[in-house]
Amino acid sequence: MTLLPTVSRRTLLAGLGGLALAAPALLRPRPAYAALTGRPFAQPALDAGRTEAGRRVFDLAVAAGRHQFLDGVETATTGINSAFLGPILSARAGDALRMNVANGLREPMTLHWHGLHLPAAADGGPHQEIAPGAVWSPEFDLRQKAGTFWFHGHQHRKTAEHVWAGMAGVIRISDNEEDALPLPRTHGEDDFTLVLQDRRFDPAGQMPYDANMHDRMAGMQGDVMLVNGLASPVLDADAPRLRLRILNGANGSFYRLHFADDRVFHQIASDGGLLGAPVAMRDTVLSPGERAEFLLDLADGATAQLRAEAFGAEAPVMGSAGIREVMTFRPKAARASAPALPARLAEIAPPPKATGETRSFMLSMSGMGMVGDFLINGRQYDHARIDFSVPLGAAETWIWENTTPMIHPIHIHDVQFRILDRNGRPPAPKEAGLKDTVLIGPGEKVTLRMRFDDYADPVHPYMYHCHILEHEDAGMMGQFTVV
Ligand SMILES: [Cu+2]
Repeated sequence: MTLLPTVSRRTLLAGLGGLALAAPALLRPRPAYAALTGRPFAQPALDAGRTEAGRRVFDLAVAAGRHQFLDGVETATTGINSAFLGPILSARAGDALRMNVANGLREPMTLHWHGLHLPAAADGGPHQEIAPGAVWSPEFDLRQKAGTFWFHGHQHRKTAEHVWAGMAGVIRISDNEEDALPLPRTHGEDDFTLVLQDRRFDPAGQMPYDANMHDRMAGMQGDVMLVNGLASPVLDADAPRLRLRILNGANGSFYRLHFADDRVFHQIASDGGLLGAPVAMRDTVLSPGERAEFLLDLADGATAQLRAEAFGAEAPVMGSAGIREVMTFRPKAARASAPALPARLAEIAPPPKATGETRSFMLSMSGMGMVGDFLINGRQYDHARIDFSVPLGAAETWIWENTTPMIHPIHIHDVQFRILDRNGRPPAPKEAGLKDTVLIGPGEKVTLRMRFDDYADPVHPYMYHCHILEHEDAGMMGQFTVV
């Protein structure tokens, strides 16, 4: 981490109101290389693993790489089985899995399976450190609904740096319920995975993790928008309707997604799987860590330009009118009509009835809004402290309140939770399904319900934390056991 002249920056920012509202991009040297835009859309390799004694086994090799984001230069990265990012792992609900994670870096790392319900010792959080040169091979069953999940580095105090370099990938899970629905599901034909991230580059075309005070406040952000490591790619689409599985894999950026022509699209899945019915929308916000699946109709033959508008904490970086061009969908032909939308999707049970404790979580910042501590219930993460234990099988109510002037996307390991209310009102339809990451705006109070089934372990904890990775690394995290 580069140490910028913090004293003078602190003085400068304090003079601007203390909330780091300065535009640090203006203070940086101008990069010498332009983003290589307009290349054909591409996805990470689809990897269905191999079968070994009835298990689906994935081999994941984490290593340094070089990837071309910019015209005329290669950038040093971290990748998993490739130069930047990892494969799209394809598996089926009910599978018995083994993940062989080989750490080819010169430093310790972990790999966390975000959104999966699994034993804490297999979770890949900060306690499952993999030494340089070592292989970690957790085994667990996929007790999930069909959906789009992901995996990423979660090393103690290094999560942000590792993900920034490229240590992340996608998991797509299928099941019988999803199979039976008339939805696009042919990878690369009508079903596409988009990992959205933004990055900034130094004058040498590199993307060192050089978080300054503003980055530690707002989360590291950049001016180059990437889809699967490509800047503003173009997809020539044959199919009249596409399914888009979108992951916000950014460190700190919230993306307000919409199309340039303001067209209607439909959300069909949230973090943990399909919604009860498609939800029509013209825009939607994805927080860091969140996934959603959408249907995009291209039957009219018109080009669709996906954009991500500045939202929340990134507005100061992008400017209030900041628009990022994400990618272009170019239909090869117009069609007479789009296929009918399914009226119903998954069967969503009501949230479980409370059988256990109600817990309160207060998000706050210390230091008068200056850089420093991001807290949950007044405390920073302590690697040696288990914050509480949940009895196995309990359905608990967790109430989150945000007293800070920033948005925080809260992620809870092990479970898919349900949102009972947001500020006393029922959740919007797009938030009424299975969630593992939830946006909590300034002054908001969000009530969650979840049940802790299957995996009691008094020793190994699960994490709950802000998914602005700089906040997580600064201590906005806690840990619990299921006993
Ligand atoms: Cu946060």
